[in-house]
Amino acid sequence: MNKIVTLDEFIIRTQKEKPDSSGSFTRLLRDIGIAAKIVNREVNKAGLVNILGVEGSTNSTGDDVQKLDVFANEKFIETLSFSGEVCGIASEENQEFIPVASDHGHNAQYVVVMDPLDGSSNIDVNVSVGTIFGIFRRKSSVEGPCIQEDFLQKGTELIAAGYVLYGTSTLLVYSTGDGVNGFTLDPSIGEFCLSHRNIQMPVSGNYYSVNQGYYLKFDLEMRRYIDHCSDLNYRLRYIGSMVSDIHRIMFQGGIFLYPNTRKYPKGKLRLLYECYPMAYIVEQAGGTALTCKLDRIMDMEIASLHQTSSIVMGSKDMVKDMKEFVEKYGAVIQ
Ligand code: P6P
Repeated sequence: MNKIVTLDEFIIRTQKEKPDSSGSFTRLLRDIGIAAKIVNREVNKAGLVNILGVEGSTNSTGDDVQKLDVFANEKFIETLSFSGEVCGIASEENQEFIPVASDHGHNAQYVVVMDPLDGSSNIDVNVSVGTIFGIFRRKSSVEGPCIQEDFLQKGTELIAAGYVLYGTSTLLVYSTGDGVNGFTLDPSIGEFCLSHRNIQMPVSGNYYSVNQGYYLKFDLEMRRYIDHCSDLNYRLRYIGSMVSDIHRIMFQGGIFLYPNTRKYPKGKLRLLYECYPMAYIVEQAGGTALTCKLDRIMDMEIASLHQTSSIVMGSKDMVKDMKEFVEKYGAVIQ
């Protein structure tokens, strides 16, 4: 029987392999795991306590804020703020970034960007949801508070990213730039345990994931590619939770698309705390992540915390196939 490798043990072991590791990054990753366990506990019993339903406000994109969104956001902010390693947090749930008080964030080297509970419209119907996070090294001096520029960094500046999937089991998947590993929460011991070592995305597949309901609102080249997927009898899987839809593709191959529409001319998904971290993970697993205009997501310039982007990500051969449709139909006057 293989020895159980807990998340903490794995983090410490891999950080020791990095000579410049000071241990502060280790503590930060471990704190993310702790916050995920706290959120998982509430997600799993949401139906039993008055934490379901709409909280009554809307977020930066106009989505209804769910009570569990607020809980998850508060728990991640609380845990990360007390880690002593974070000088600021940018969250989908907060219009502005959250500076961490100097007694906790002083000399802290990192900022965290996150969607604390992605796909939360699925909560009330018991469909899986997720947390998405990314970690940047701050640009500003450790002597002062964090500033907006600490967050407005391109995806290529990420030093780590990951997601937590609260599904049939609870999985934490992350990368620090040397491949992707997955850890399944064992409730009997309250530990995330290494369950998926060095995840490699299949180079192709037969799943495509897109909100077909917006088909007529997509640009011609996207409609032609979606028709192509249908002609090839690919299987459509879309549950409206980016983490869940992409997690499937990480293991079974496929392509996820959220193109720009007339309602979202620049795309709906947020570049900083949805697209960049998920693109980081997808690329680390051997996949490709582009905008629908074929720019690499990780290279996209960012000018505001809640900036959106179109996105296509998944198996590299399928994204390559999609590129041919954009090149063929993208120039066509629509
Ligand atoms: P739509 C959830 O609100 C989210 O941000 C992603 O997790 C998901 O992929 C997308 O939006 C779903 O959006 O417009 O298809 O409901």
